[in-house]
Amino acid sequence: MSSSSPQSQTPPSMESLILQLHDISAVKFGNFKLKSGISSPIYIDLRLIVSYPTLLSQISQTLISQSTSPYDVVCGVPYTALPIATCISTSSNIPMLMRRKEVKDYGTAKAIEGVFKADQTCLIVEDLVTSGASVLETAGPLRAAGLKVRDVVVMIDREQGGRENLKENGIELHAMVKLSEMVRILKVRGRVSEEMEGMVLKFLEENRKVAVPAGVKVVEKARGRAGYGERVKMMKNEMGKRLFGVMMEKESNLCLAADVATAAELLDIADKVGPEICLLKTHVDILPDFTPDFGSKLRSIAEKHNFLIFEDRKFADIGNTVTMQYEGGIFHILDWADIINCHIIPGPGIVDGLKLKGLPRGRGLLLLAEMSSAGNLATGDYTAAAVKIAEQHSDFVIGFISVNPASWPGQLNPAFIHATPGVQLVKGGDALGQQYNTPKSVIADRGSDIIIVGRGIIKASNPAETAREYRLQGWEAYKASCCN
Ligand code: 5BU
Repeated sequence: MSSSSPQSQTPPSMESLILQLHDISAVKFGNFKLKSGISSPIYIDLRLIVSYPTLLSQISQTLISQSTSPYDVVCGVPYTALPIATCISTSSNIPMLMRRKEVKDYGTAKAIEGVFKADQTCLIVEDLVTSGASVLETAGPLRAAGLKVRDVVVMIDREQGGRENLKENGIELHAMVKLSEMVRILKVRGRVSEEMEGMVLKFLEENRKVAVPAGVKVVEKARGRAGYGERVKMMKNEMGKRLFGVMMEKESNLCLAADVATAAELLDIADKVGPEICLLKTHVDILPDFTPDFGSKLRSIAEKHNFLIFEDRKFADIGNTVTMQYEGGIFHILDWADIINCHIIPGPGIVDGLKLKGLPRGRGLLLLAEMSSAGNLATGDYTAAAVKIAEQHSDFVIGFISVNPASWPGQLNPAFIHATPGVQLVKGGDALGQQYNTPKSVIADRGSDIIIVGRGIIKASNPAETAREYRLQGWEAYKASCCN
């Protein structure tokens, strides 16, 4: 790169940079159809600057001087801004990070490449800002990784709402030049006619506010996300709404995994721990003393303490078979479980099958998008497929069993609930592959909503007291991560 120009040399004027951009046809005037379908009298293609290293270097120098706050790392919005960020990094000797646009394995693969520490401040670099959506899409994973993002430097601000949209998300836009200012300079220097300037200004006036696509606004998936009260309105399924309601009423995002030896013990612990939980999770097929009245007994305890019942059946067969497994057999799960879950391995037919029986009864379904056990295969594209199926069946699907939803690419849909197993007060695991994270890390860092705790509570000397401790930690983490 040609950054040989010594720092002491006077940086080129803004006017000279703009004229150079026009010279290389990075700024064109005419009639262009934009991606959004609207016709624009101006077209800007800054990808070209990689072919003009001196100009690239000069622009990078100008951008460095735009941001007044200190920063520890820089990150370019892929792809056009990557070479600009690289120049900024090498010439200022500040390390750079790269955000992956495609994350293959959400659980383990990094969305952010490079070395950094949580709490460091990252400056985002962008070439052109219209609505600010691309900047937000890069800020999200950076913040989810623990970095602070407060400023973005950009070459050109199209003045179409980006500044405001970013501000709403706590990011200040520092632009080298505004579009109207750039056109004015080109007119003064005889590069465009007064008429063309007028057309561009009119276009800007008519397209003053480009909205950020739905879902992109919440840039911090774990921190600063919408509260349950807001999300209950977005949830389509009635049981999902009820679950949000119970969570708020009881100030509890705790689900007890009641994996005890007998039905009698289960009913006993349900009664003791009931006041602390929003949800009680069963594995009904482990109970040797199951009787047909188990469901009604558990339901009356659930009513007494205001919690919902989740049978962790993990259905995994074709649609037709699961309809029978859900309502029939010995357990008649459909009769007493408010919520069930299923694998998506058979494809969406399994959801159709369960929905056929469950929806008329007002039940809800969680999809297994991730698992907590070491080496599990529910990762990457599989997790993405679960999200897609959920979106297509949001009348019945209330959310996911997930482990690290904050690491999923894109924005989390706030209409869905995330419930996470593998939770104990200290990080660790068991001898058979279970992996534990703490309530705080699950809710505040990993972006989940409900902690599912089994042995951490049932093996405690005082399960009710311990459940209270989990509830308080889970709720504290929710409050800390929620913006309202
Ligand atoms: P534990 O005792 O807190 O490890 O119990 C965890 C419970 O959650 C247990 O009932 C599991 O069957 C359940 N579970 C899990 O641990 N991991 C998963 O990925 C899924 C369910 Br799905």
